[in-house]
Amino acid sequence: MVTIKREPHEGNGKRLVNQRIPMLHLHHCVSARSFRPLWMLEELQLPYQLHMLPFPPRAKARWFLDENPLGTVPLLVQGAAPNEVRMTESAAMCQYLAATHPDAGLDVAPTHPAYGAYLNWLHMSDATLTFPQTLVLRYGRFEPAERKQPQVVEDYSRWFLARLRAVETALTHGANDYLCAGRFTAADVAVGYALLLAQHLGLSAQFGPATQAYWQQLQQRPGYQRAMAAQVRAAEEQGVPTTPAPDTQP
Ligand SMILES: N[C@@H](CCC(=O)N[C@@H](CS)C(=O)NCC(=O)O)C(=O)O
Repeated sequence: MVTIKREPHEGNGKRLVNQRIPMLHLHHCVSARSFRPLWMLEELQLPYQLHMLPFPPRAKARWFLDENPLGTVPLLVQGAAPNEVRMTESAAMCQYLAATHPDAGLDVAPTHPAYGAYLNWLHMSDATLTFPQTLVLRYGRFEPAERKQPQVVEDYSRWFLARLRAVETALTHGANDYLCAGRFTAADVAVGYALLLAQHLGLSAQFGPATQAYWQQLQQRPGYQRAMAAQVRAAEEQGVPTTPAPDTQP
């Protein structure tokens, strides 16, 4: 365990400064899926160290493969062996951070009637929503011209928008402005990132009206805005391009 003090590259950290908890280290590319845990950290106002990487790290920061053999972001590390926490799944990080800081109210307890829905949204955020988006990104943007696949882009854009009907339905028929439990939770952060990515892909104009209003509301959150500002500030300080990962050209 270490005593945490604020340092220049650290996050907001108002609430937990000087408490004895291991520092959280987040490896991140601007507006990549690692934005999910960054947004959570800012919502929770935890101290953290943000390690910015050029996108894709697999090609542009080869040393990172020693840290995460997948070469992907996010990588979240907390503490040291033998009690080190190392995570590489963004939705799981949202759940972990919410569950380990229950007083902040972003978690849904297993005893809550909405627990099943909460887990379902967390998993859906990446497995069902972001998965088709990655095919749109790859075959519409990241691949060189000769390997671009307009049919894949069209098919998986449609697939994503069809899957997004689950969000539209929940927001339309639910009694509140959030996905589950009647309040803002880690599930909204996880699904909210899929909406941010959709915006980068030029798909946000096709959101249904409830999803559109929900997305506008999420972007107004101080935690979201702090996370946006923190990633640009850290990229500039660390000499990493501020271009959002989804907008990267080959
Ligand atoms: N399921 C993982 C996926 C992580 C992932 O694929 N991240 C992308 C950025 S959004 C990445 O690092 N891509 C670089 C690469 O595949 O080389 C998660 O949700 O965190």
